[in-house]
Amino acid sequence: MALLHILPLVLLSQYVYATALVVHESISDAPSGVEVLGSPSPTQEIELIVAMVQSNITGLAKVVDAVSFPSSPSYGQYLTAAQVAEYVKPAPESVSAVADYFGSTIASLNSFSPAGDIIKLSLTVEQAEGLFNTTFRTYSSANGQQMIRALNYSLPSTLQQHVLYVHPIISFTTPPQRSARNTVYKRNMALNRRQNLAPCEDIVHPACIQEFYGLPNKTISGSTTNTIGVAGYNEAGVGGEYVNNNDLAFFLNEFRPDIAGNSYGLVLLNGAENLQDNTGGLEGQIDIQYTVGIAGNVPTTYVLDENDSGDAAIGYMDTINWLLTQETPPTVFTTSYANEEAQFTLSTATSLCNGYMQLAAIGVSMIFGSGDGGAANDHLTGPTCTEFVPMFPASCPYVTSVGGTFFQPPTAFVSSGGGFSNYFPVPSWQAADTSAYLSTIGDEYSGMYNPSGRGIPDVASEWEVYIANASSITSVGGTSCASPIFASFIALVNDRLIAAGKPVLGFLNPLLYTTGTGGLDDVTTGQSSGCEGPTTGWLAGTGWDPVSGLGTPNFPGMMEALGISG
Ligand SMILES: *[C@@H]1O[C@H](CO)[C@@H](O)[C@H](O)[C@H]1NC(C)=O
Ligand SMILES: *[C@@H]1O[C@H](CO)[C@@H](O)[C@H](O)[C@H]1NC(C)=O
Ligand SMILES: *[C@@H]1O[C@H](CO)[C@@H](O)[C@H](O)[C@H]1NC(C)=O
Ligand SMILES: *[C@@H]1O[C@H](CO)[C@@H](O)[C@H](O)[C@H]1NC(C)=O
Ligand SMILES: *[C@@H]1O[C@H](CO)[C@@H](O)[C@H](O)[C@H]1NC(C)=O
Ligand SMILES: CC(=O)N[C@H]1CO[C@H](CO)[C@@H](O)[C@@H]1O
Repeated sequence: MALLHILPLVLLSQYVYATALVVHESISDAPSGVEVLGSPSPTQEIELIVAMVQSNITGLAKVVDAVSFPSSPSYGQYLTAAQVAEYVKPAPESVSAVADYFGSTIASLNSFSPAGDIIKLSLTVEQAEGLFNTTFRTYSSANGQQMIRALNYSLPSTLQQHVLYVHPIISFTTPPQRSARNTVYKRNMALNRRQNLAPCEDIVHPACIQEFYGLPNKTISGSTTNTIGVAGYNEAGVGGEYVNNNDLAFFLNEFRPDIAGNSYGLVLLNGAENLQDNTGGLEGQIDIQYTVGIAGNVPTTYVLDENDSGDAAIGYMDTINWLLTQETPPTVFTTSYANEEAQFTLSTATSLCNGYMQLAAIGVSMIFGSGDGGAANDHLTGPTCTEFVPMFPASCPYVTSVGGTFFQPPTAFVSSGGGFSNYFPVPSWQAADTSAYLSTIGDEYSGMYNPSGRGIPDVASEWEVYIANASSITSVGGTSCASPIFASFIALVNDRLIAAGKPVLGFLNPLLYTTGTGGLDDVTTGQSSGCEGPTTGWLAGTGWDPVSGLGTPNFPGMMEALGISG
């Protein structure tokens, strides 16, 4: 991280404010389940990020449309990260205003995002209380995680026009939540030798996925730049995530003997460790076994971030920042983690979504599981909710969100996360589809969701598969399985595009909702769970629906839609 070297070293006498401070963001109360433990020590160190106004984010949105709509003359002509940085870097006035205010009292002032629009402050509670005219408390969340937060914060009126938000003063986001479910659905089975593998009706393994979606065994382009990235996050209270290399070798040997010996690259952020002393984290095992094991020879990289702040917003930003600083970023990136959208403040969700917009501009297909709790995220909220619960980052319009299906027969999965964003309005490429769906349900659920929000998910794929270690194979479920499988499909499509001399797909949604629909098979039966148990969520139907999106991968169909021979 580069030091911001433009800091004027002017001394500001402490907390004698030159101008009035104005409340910049506030909440009326901490979320339910969060308790006040007391006051933090004034000398306690905390880290905050300050996000400055980006110079031309509306211009960048136009560029993303231009490179992502198949009908556009500049389709596929992605920007470099350096070009993107020109759109998001703060104005020099913003940088100097922020440096003037924070510079002298802050121990370290570092650039956090590559374009310098988000900086990180390390300071004491006392300093922060003075600078933001607020009072911090120590809070404890339902999972026992301790957080130093306040209910509001202020900025000098002269700084307000330069700063979007300061985080996480009023944000109580938990760590990224994995979308794998193994408690309810786990079935350990005696090891099957591959000579007599059970049929796909009983156990879904890579050959089944290949058969369901018509996926080729291998890549043909020989490209070394068409790669898949896989997100991993260590989670407070849930257990470390890691990928056991022996288990992957065993899995491939058992289920993909044609690519046995393939492996993955490893990137460790913030001191994360990929431990090898046990069977690995459930999420990491699924995500790597169902990318390396599905995407033929597409090089795969596991990007594991340590939960150093226990905060999903920072975790997702770490990953975005890593992607934006790669000389050759992965063409496809899959994330099987999701948090309730309402956990994020609107300002941090918007900031993260603008990060995904930047990745769309450089041509990365960002794929996210849509969550595993049906319409209401019921496995966390319980069945007594009165409103449906959209998940984020799935609800950001610049990502492709993946719901879950059963293959036999193709049916939308009851726990497939989906619905409508409360933060992001429906994008142009989706409006006709969501309104067509909503016209079929009339007033049902009126008041429980935002009918003008971005619809989730975009697509779906198989939600239950088998992972393996050297002693057993285990059934696991969730959009955690669907997301890496969909990402692998896209990586194999990209391989054929590269072989045909065409650009990779980049931001997928404008294609998928228009000329790319032939590359997906509509799933018309099934439904998700709602607020009162498994029968009252969204219904799947013809066309887009908030359970299975536009449908599941159809590789030959996609080849045809893209005008290339498979
Ligand atoms: C700080 O906030 C208090 C209310 O909590 C307000 O009375 C005071 O004027 C504020 N200080 C400044 C400098 O704006
Ligand atoms: C913002 O970006 C758009 C799209 O590239 C461009 O047309 C416009 O001139 C830019 N505006 C500014 C103020 O730089
Ligand atoms: C800010 O938070 C404090 C509690 O820390 C509260 O007393 C005050 O009323 C809040 N002010 C606003 C404007 O929300
Ligand atoms: C994939 O490989 C298997 C053997 O491992 C073979 O039976 C099958 O025909 C191959 N499929 C394609 C599409 O090449
Ligand atoms: C293999 O996986 C099973 C099921 O998750 C687990 O109980 C077992 O401990 C694992 N075995 C090894 C050797 O890692
Ligand atoms: C800061 C923080 O939340 N750290 C946690 C990261 O995840 C591990 C594994 O669950 C926990 O032990 C740490 O407390």
